[in-house]
Amino acid sequence: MSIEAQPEAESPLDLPRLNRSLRPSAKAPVRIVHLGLGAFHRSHQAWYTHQAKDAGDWGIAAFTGRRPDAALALAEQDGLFTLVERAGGGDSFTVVSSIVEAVDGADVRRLAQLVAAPGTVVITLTITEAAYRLGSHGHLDTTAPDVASDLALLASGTGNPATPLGRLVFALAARRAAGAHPLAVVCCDNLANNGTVARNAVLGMAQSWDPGLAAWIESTVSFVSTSVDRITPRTTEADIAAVEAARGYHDSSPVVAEPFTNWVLSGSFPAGRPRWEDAGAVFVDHIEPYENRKLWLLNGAHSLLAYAGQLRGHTTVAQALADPQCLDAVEHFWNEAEVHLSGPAAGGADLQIPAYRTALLARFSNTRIAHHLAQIAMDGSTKLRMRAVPVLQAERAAGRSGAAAALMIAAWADYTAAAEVQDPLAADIAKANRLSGTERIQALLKLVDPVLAADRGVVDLITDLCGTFDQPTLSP
Ligand code: CS2
Repeated sequence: MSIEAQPEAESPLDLPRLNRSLRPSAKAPVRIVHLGLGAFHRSHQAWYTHQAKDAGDWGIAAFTGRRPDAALALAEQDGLFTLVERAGGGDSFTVVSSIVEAVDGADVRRLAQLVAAPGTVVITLTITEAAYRLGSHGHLDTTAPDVASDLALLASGTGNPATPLGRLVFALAARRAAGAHPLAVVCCDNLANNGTVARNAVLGMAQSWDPGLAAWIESTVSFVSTSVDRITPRTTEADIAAVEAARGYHDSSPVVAEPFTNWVLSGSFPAGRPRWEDAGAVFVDHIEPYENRKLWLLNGAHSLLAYAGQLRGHTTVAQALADPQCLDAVEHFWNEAEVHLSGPAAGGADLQIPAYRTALLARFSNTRIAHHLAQIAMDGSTKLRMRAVPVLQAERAAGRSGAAAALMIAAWADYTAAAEVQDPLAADIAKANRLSGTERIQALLKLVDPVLAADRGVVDLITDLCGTFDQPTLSP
């Protein structure tokens, strides 16, 4: 049964609302501050924290990004929400209680207060890949309009920063002023080397505002790299109705996720952390092979399916994967990518690639999870840098064409010409699309990777591959 076909529940007015009096659970003290309160944070880090044996010591204060809605809705439920684990054969439900405060991200004063508090020792981030505002040189682009505007605000001391990075740097300044102790910043966004990316972005912002603060961050804050994994589509009205029908209470903010979950971490926690290993988190010395496996095989396939699948008329990951042309493109991309995950590239880690690929096919084919391709297609210019570019570069360095990775970029290029894109570089993408032929591809590729864009062979290859997914399928 598809989730759209779930039976209608009674009106929420007839049902009690989920909160701590309905589900008694003590509030743990805030020791973790999270930026980016969305579905993924709730299905992943909040769930791991809830499952830890020492969960009673670790409360999360979670701040939203652009809009306050998720915080307002969750605050009405004392931070409680239902995690629906949706397997092929049925749903299971857990009320997660680790979020003890849900706050509008615009409340920068509260953020600064909590980050400055000595009890806070971990800051987790799910602020999206694009929010790190990485320029093509791999460092913070201080000319990006929102970054520049936050830097001006910080310098003048006249207003509240609006970007997650600006807010974080502002709050870290408050911690420094309070003389509080070291803490760990844990990046949970899908970026290669995400701890280093977060560190560079935070330091880049701090350096432009107050070099003394940058020096303090460098010596006091540990940046932990992680590879995070759990497929979590946006919550729908049907999900809310499904929880009402199955549990008999109204939860405005349930989150639906696949049963599979994975968290690999690398780095130090100078003032402690929850026992996330109780829920299966793994701590390693060298994270890169795990990051690449996930970014290339899972996220790479996702982006390929997002662009190719929509061009072929599909809406969800499961639908796209059932289309032989899309599946074939994914298999070819995996064949290219996996060569660069084995041998010395694996650094001694047993990545079990064949089993990982088989598991991915099963995860993507879970038709009870309606994972929308349009959601995955967002921010393509940033995502392709992590998902297609490294494989394409590695293939070219090995003397091969990298046609399967190039096809992902070609599908993105076709998609940007056919649909309205949500991307921090949307204006530049639109400008590039006013050109034609190889000039157009070169301009688009320049937004993803200027070095590849200067390689005529790559530009020609991608130009030739455009149009591969032109024919929509007759039946979905
Ligand atoms: C997806 C990821 O939206 C996307 O770009 O590829 O959110 C993906 O679902 C998660 O990384 C799975 O862990």
